[in-house]
Amino acid sequence: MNDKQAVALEAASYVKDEMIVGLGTGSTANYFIEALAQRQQQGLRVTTVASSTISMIKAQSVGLTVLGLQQLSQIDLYVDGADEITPDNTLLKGRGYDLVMEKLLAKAAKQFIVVADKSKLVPHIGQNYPIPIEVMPFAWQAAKRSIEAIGGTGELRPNVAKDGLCMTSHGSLVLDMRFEAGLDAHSLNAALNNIPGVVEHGIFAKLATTILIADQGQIATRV
Ligand code: ABF
Repeated sequence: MNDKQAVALEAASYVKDEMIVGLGTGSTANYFIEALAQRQQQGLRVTTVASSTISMIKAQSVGLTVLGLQQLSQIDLYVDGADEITPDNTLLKGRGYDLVMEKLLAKAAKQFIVVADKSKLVPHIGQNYPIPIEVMPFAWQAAKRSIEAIGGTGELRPNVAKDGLCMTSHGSLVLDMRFEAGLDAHSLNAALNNIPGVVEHGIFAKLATTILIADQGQIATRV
């Protein structure tokens, strides 16, 4: 069993009978979906809501019931991966470009458990990746100018084939922006939240309630 599987299995042990569980996106979240399906086969009753179409299809393929966010009045637990995790539990997410649903679920859930291996630990946000910023297509230039005014540099994210632009499932474009090293993630979070045309961005501040980090089979828990 690799570290991503181990941490996903640990997260599945947090799920109690009749919970409504948010499903993240990515390789670690995929292992969680599989572990949850196994617990369902052993008798656990669970309903899920997915953060992306990819996760919805994955969950349905292993027999989980997936409802839409609009059908739910509460979410008990959301489990998802992250791209970067700082010592104060601020996260960078969004390499998979479904930021809007991911942040909605992270905020709506009573508990948000982050699952990751040790490679995701960083001293500060932006260490390994640019900050993904989802923008309305008609406003991307204006939004980019506003982001540049607070010190960001970057470009629109290309699609996987590199012959066009990446478009999210909600029809937005993504700016991948870098900021000077050591810039305070909380100030940047607040500044980005205030820019018109920005739909959502990848800084998840003060949202995680539990962080599970796997390192060579050992799981460390941060709360
Ligand atoms: C998504 O999965 C993203 O927000 C984050 O970019 C990514 C982490 O994926 P993995 O577990 O494959 O590293 O939810």
